[in-house]
Amino acid sequence: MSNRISLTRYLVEQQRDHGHIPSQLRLLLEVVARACKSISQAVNKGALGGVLGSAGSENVQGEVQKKLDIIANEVLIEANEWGGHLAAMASEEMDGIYVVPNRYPQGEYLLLFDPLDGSSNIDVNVSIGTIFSVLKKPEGSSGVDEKDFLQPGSQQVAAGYCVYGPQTTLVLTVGDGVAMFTLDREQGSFVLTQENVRIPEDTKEFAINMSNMRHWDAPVKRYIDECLAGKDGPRGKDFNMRWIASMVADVHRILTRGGIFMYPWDKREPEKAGKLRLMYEANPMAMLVEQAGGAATNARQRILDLQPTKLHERVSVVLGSKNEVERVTAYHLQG
Ligand code: AHM
Ligand code: MG
Repeated sequence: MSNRISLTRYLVEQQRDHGHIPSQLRLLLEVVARACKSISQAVNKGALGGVLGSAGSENVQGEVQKKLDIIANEVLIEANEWGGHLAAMASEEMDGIYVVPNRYPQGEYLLLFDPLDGSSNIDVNVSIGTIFSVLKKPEGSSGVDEKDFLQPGSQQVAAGYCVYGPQTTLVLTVGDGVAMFTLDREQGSFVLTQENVRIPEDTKEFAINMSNMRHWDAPVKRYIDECLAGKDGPRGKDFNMRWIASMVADVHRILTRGGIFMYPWDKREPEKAGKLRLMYEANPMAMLVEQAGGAATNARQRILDLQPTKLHERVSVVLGSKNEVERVTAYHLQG
């Protein structure tokens, strides 16, 4: 037991040995982890805690909010607003940014989150999660506004998610590889359970919502057709499929055993670049995946290079095992 490394110790040692984590950032990440613990408690109580079902409201994107979407959003804001490490926050569940109130000191970081990802899985007891991304407020800007958030994902100083599944696991990068921490409920702390997470470059497993097949673009159809053709097709191997409909859970599987995840643009709503959100979902997941040796594109370009033009921007997402992501991207660039 004595060689167990807590999240706190991991962060302190990263700071001491590699100088990666300024103390304000360490504080921020610890507070986010604490908020995730509290969300995990609420998720676990389920019907007993009265947290299931719809809240009867819609978010800025016109999606029906679940009670847990709102609870998780509030937990993250309340936990983070007073510590002095943040200037402002932005969330998938809020129309505009949330500036740290005047009564608290303002820090130099910006926190973005999808408080409860995979909302359609809440009531059916399937894994869900919280995704977060940390940026630095641009130097020289006094005050803070929405445009301070519009930085490419390559500027993230930290990113991660917490998956609420059979175990609650926090997955984190501060730009020096990916580490996983499992929540020890008896001790109430996150314990390091895997360091230097690596995604295999090749895979035989893909994740996509197949019910959208008729709406796909030709290169996506080509890639999936080739996977489905298995041993007898051009790929010469059989593929397996998974689709959890919680990006956190699908990405967690990919970080654990490889695979490719796709939520591409499709013809259902052609004016939208995709379903998933660039700032709250794609950027943090792309940073984690790249830090683990994988790749992440919008089917044409590296996600982390995209310049956001608005907070709630959507994007097409292809991420996971490097060689497969490069193949899908090449099919798009050829076509
Ligand atoms: P949410 O943030 O409102 O929960 O939506 C995002 C989720 C992702 O977690 C998941 O990959 C995708 O939506 C599933 O979408 P679909 O139900 O269209 O398959
Ligand atoms: Mg989401």
